[in-house]
Amino acid sequence: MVTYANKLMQHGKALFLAYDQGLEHGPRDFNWTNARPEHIIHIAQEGQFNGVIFQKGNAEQYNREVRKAEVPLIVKLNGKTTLCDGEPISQQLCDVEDAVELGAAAVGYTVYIGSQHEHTMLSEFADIQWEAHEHDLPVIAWIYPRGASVESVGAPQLMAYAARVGLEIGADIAKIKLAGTQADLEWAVQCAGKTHIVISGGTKTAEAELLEDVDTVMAAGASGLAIGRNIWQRDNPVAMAKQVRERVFG
Ligand code: FBP
Repeated sequence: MVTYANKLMQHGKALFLAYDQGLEHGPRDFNWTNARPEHIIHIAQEGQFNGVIFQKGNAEQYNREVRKAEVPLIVKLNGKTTLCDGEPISQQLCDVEDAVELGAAAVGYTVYIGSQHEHTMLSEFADIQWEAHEHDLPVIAWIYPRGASVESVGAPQLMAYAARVGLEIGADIAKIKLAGTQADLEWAVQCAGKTHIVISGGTKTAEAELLEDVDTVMAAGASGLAIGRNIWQRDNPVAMAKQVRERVFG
């Protein structure tokens, strides 16, 4: 049995730098420094991240820089903006072949469970998972409960549901949002079985709060984090990344 996730991880742990927010949120997250993808590649390199997550455009335009920095590239295959109303859907924008050509070490895909469109995303994910594994690439699934029928997006039982969906759909790594206590996350990790759980970073918080969350995540048995704003919005992102890294890899 191939364990695709191990191609990306060190001793079952990983720290990824997420930078797909330009599509997901628009430039509201950026300043003059972190709007530059070169800056993010520098952080990923100096902070020894296990991968930098780019949409296809950045992956193409900055491919030379990524390769030079020798940072593993994770290509996000779907995405959406914040500008549409209605039930969330994130459809595929590029495919596994594109990612392979770009030299990707893994691919990522978001599924909004609970959305009226979840069947579309689950079905696209199934094809991607099969094709990525054919190319020996691990697949990371962002699994976020969303949509009008999801009453409490931040409920701990939904975090466990998201984690379990990761296992059921064959994700090598599931990226979920932290909700509830350490015990809640322990249950989510248990529900994910052999699918590795990484936690999303969220909006920028106080340094101490972030580090405390990292400790909770690791103590609960998760495999690490895929974190963006909480690193690259800081004045000294590399120093912060090193502190997070020390806690993840212990
Ligand atoms: P952050 O660490 O900056 O929260 O990024 C994690 C992430 O999943 C990104 O990959 C993605 O762009 C963003 O959050 C989407 O967040 P949301 O859908 O909650 O706005």
